[in-house]
Amino acid sequence: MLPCRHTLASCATAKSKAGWVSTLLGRAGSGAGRGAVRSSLRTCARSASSDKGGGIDGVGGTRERHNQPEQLSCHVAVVGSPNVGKSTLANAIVGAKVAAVSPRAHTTRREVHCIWTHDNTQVVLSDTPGLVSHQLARKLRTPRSLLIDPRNAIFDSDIVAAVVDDTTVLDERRWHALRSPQRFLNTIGTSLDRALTGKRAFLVINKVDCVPQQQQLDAFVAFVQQHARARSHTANHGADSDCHGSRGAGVSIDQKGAICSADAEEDGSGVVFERIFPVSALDPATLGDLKEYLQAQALPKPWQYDSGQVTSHSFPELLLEIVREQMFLRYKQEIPYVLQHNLDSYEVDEDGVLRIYWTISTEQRSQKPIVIGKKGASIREAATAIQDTLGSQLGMPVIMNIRVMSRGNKSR
Ligand SMILES: Nc1nc2c(ncn2[C@@H]2O[C@H](COP(=O)(O)OP(=O)(O)OP(=O)(O)O)[C@@H](O)[C@H]2O)c(=O)[nH]1
Ligand SMILES: [Mg+2]
Repeated sequence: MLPCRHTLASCATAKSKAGWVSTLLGRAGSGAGRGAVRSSLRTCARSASSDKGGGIDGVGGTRERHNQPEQLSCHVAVVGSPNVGKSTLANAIVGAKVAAVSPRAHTTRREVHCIWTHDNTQVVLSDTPGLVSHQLARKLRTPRSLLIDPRNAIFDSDIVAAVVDDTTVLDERRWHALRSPQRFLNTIGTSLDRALTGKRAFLVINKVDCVPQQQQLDAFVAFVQQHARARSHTANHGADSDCHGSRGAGVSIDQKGAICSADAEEDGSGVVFERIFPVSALDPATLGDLKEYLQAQALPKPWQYDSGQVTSHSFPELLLEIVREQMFLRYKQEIPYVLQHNLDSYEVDEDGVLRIYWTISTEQRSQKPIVIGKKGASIREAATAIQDTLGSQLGMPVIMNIRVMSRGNKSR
């Protein structure tokens, strides 16, 4: 056994830019066990990086900066309302699961860099917590970091990816936006105007797999594109009256994709989108144009990360993402939000099995039996899912030992 004790608190303060696999190896001791992990990780890194240029690496010296003819890079802030699919999109572009995804709002609790390196170009995507208005934040008692992180990410970025979907933009009604694209734009404008002031931005319309008819989607996108081009023109020529073309031009799109006149809407949006990408983050085939565009935005600038690195997370932070995702998928109401997590230790045994010891503490005693489930079924299922996810990323067997406590209470 190669013991290693490590807490998330110490990890957070010592946040490393080294790949999380390197972090794991660096802390997993030495000898035969470490050699076995190294070789399994190399295999994993090769297969993961062979298709999309990303992959899980950090092993065997991927610091190729001096070999690259010219390094190009681009920093993209991925912002939008909670649940629109920002993390799913970032994972899909990187080609690895680095950010937690769930149907619950505010799954992402703080900004994380998802790194996609292809040839000599590195695109760093800042996945951010969902944007909420200050009014809603006050109502929900949203932690300050959830408000600050997206704004910091926008500030630091070269360009902003504003992600929207049908369900959050308008009253959670499925693609209601098709019937009133003008209102759709106004809503986007209202939610993003302030956040994006003065920034280059493009729009990602996600979840298009939910649109019932392709014709409708095409017409909708054409309308939004036309509108955005008009805006771009205004911005480029400084003519403040150019927006009038869209004012009062309320339209809707019928079942066959035809554009009809509808209620006139006041256009309050000032956001200029340079491009619009209708995508489904669940379907990599829809992401080709977007990925090409991202690469084209990169400028000669030294890479921020090594070529094989896919996330700014350290290994314990990545593990926390995977655990939290399972909590969000399995437990209802406030439970996943109030759980506290601690990585007690991890070790690699002689057989190359990664053994992780993890503690979850609940806020209230009554929550503990819910998390554990009948005869331990719920937490066992969660542990198995975590083992599978991590094991497939690392290409090595993982055993996840989870202890559940209620805070200030040592009972098991
Ligand atoms: N049908 C469909 N569902 C999607 C798509 N992209 C994401 N989802 C689902 O939408 C839900 C939210 O996805 P996330 O990636 O966690 O959303 P987010 O914007 O990061 O959410 P927060 O972190 O809470 O701000 C998950 O259940 C995803 O599986 C898509 O293209 N199509
Ligand atoms: Mg997210």
